[in-house]
Amino acid sequence: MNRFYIPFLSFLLCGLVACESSNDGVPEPYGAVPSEDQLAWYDMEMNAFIHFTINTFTDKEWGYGDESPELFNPSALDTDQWMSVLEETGFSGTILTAKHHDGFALWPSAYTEHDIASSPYKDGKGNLVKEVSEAAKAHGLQFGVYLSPWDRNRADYGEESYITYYRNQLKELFTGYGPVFEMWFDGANGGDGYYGGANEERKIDRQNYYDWPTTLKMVDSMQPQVLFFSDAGPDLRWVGNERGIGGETHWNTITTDTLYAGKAGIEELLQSGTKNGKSWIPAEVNTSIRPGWFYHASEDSLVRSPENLFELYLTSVGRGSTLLLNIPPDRRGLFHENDVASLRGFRKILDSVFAENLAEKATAIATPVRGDKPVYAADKVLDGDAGTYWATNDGVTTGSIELSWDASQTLNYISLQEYIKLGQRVAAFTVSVWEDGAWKEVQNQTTIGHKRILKLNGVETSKLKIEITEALACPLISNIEVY
Ligand code: FUL
Repeated sequence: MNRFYIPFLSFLLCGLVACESSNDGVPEPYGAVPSEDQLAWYDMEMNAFIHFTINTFTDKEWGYGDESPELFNPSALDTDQWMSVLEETGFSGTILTAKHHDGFALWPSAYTEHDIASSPYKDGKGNLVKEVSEAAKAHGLQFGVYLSPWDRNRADYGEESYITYYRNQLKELFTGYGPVFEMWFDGANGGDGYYGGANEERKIDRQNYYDWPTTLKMVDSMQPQVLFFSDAGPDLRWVGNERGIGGETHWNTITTDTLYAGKAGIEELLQSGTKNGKSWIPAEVNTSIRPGWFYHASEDSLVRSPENLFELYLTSVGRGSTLLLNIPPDRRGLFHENDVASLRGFRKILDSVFAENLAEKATAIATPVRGDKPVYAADKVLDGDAGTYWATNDGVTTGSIELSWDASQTLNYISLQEYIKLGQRVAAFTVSVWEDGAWKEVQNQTTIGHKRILKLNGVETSKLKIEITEALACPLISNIEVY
């Protein structure tokens, strides 16, 4: 039914019969809401970026575009090693740099010679996009693609024909290697490069050159489930930094008209999003396990520690985003021992911190409860069912929920989740613990969103209270866990 008629009809019916309060029913969605594919993306939590190309062999971060394909020659490449480590340590998907700014294609592309087919790897018979997509599938990981729009190798970069070339490469990637969950469009664009021997600086009109709407429509027609990441979406947005720091305030909504390159404060805006923003475009947190995106032996001692990776988890997944962590294979074509050791240590921390959800043995009470109905009562935050939630009546934008235990507990972390399927609502909340016969506030925060994990620093208590102090519409809390 046309959405316009629904309020009109219910108004008419309420005039004829004594209407029950709408609070008996499911709350109306509020504002922009996520798509099913976006909802599934949150649950992936951690994905691995894989930066690997000719730069790995030249020790560079950005290749100029004049590198000989002869340089690409990993000695012991093993995508199964990559994927087993990722599976073992809890990653759900992987995104491969099929082509970085230097233009070298990791699959044998019919549209260029500047590709893996011209390299010594497997005597020119190799295809890394195929190997990674198949290894990912074998280990239960989803596969994603990074194809740099900026190409410092192509003679025609900056001309119309390059757009056709770029689209042809996308067609190859989106028809030959199974389902792609995410397409990563890099914002770095235009500058100096080889450009087929021109060796010059090229600037493009970032707004119009790529004609993104047409390209995205083309990809979407091949694989409708794909989520497009770029600085401003349309499905996932950049978080505004490469340090792995999601916003403590993270509105999944943002108004895209307010985002343009060069705008003052754009990074902060991307990080926080906009309360009541027009589109649902969550921030994805991308960073590297090492200082660089590509492997450099000089950075072997600079790999993030397990503890640092855990902090990263808290500032990404724990702030309602996903973590896209780059792990660059080395010149052998393997994840380096130091990176693997850190990932394993990180997994151990996750497993021990989140070993026992103390909320499972707590009793929950909430005030108020929507229509006083059990289906919206406090215990819905403890049932482990992401489809149920504690809710208040329409128009009631504050409320509190208390968890209590028979005996005192040591609490280190709390994890809160909103039922975002119907929109993001909570704008401010506090967490308090019962101490010496009174409530003591231990957290005072803004948004919750898909997931918010907060430190409780080993506080001893038998009661915990979460107060929603501001919300855009009646709050819907689907899950609370305590560790
Ligand atoms: C940036 C690129 O310029 C870096 O090389 C890297 O690929 C990073 C993920 O995105 O914009």
